[in-house]
Amino acid sequence: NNLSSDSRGALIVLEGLDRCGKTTQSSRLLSYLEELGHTVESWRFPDRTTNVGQMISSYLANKSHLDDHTIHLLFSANRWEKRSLMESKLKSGTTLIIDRYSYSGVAFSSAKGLNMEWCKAPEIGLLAPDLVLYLDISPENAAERGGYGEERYEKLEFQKKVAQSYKTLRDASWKIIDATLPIEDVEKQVRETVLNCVEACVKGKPLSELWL
Ligand code: FDM
Repeated sequence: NNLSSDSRGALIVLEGLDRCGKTTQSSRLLSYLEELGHTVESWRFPDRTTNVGQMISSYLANKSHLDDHTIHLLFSANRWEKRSLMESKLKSGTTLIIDRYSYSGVAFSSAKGLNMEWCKAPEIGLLAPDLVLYLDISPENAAERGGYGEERYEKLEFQKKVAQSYKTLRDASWKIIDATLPIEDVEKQVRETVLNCVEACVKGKPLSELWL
């Protein structure tokens, strides 16, 4: 096989509304790539294990209040504190599957009414994903999937605004997948798209930075 040690890993991001199936698909994708012999890790943002992540977690659980700009910058800082590790993993050949990234950052904050360009600014210079898998589901449909939980953003009216914000963020790295299809059908599309992406990275597609 052509997984030579000097080829880099792919940066693959899963995005979508709460309950779209991101977590299920990222764990299935992880096993699939492992079975094919790839070195792969599954990450998620927010990363609640860091100090910044704990502040975010308490905010999401409604245990603390923060100004909208402040929490936005904390989410961004939470990605910045992982940036160098992310780069070294990718360069050493590890593929990363990431559940939420800068697109969540901008979509959720701008859904509150913050200026979109302002929201994008602190993300400039973070690594750009090679592929964004957007698991597409309507907010109503997502809400029917066992209902939302207790966290701050898990409310239908807010999710509708988030869905609108996501639409304006689509770019060439996005693959939109109908998340209302059966799990296996979604998985099949995820696999096909990811294999193409991983191959392009192995063949020398350069790493780049946000925003493209
Ligand atoms: N979220 C997530 C944001 O508002 N900004 C961000 O930058 C990120 C990464 O946090 F409602 C929101 C999206 C979601 C919540 O995410 C927690 P998980 O996937 O449920 O842990």
